[in-house]
Amino acid sequence: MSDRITLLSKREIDKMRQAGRLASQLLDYLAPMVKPGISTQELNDEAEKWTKAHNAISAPLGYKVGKVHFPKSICTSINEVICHGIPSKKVILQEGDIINIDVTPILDGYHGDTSRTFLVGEVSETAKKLVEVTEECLYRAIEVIKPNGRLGDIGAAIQEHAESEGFSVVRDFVGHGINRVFHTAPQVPHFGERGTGKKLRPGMVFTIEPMINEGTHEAELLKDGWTAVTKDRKLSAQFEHTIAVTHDGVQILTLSD
Ligand code: EYL
Ligand code: CO
Repeated sequence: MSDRITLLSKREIDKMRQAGRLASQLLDYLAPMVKPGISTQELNDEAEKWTKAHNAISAPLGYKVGKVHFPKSICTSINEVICHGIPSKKVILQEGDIINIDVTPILDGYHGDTSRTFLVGEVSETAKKLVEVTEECLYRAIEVIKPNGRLGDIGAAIQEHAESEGFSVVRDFVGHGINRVFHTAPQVPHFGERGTGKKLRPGMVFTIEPMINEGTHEAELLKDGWTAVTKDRKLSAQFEHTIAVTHDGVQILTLSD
């Protein structure tokens, strides 16, 4: 990962917003399919078909880390899975599950990266609370962003809210710069101290994607080499937006309208 942070022009940010809008619309399209009985492979196939029909490409499909390629078009992370769950026809949604769907279409060369956690039918009070607090963490983080602020302001806002509700913040996965490149500088931790870290500048574009756990913050990688789960197998939730720092604040790029 290069450590130079690219500043995007107004026109490049417009392209990122078009990709981001498509990403959000893809989640809107998948949302009503999130019901007991559907497999995560079916969600993957619907996402792949929709993405192609909208002249876009699924960034995760074949995405290479070292010498391994991610095998599917979206990530589907259920219950104790923190992130990078792999769609499978053997994984069927059950009443009471929570599932994060993470999508990244590439439109005209630019990436739109967003995810939401959905409730499958009726879920436990704890699950509902965790999902609610995780979404609030994302929005609280976005609210503190301003030019000449610091990257650490983001992590601090998330950590403060999650921990005040008795939940924990995953350390092993971070938000990331994104543009024509899927993953680039800066890294955006979801924990930390206000007033620390790199200065936020107009034109910076990155994701914020807090993963918040019911129990321990510790993660473990399954033997498939992709799937990250909580060490105590308690629940984990995640929400993600791609944002741009502007001259007077911040813009969310992954909104439907
Ligand atoms: C590929 C690479 C291990 C994704 C995101 C797919 C998965 C596991 C190595 C981040 C990093 C999606 O959507 C993402 N961030 O918001 N890797 C990703 N892969 C992959
Ligand atoms: Co993502």
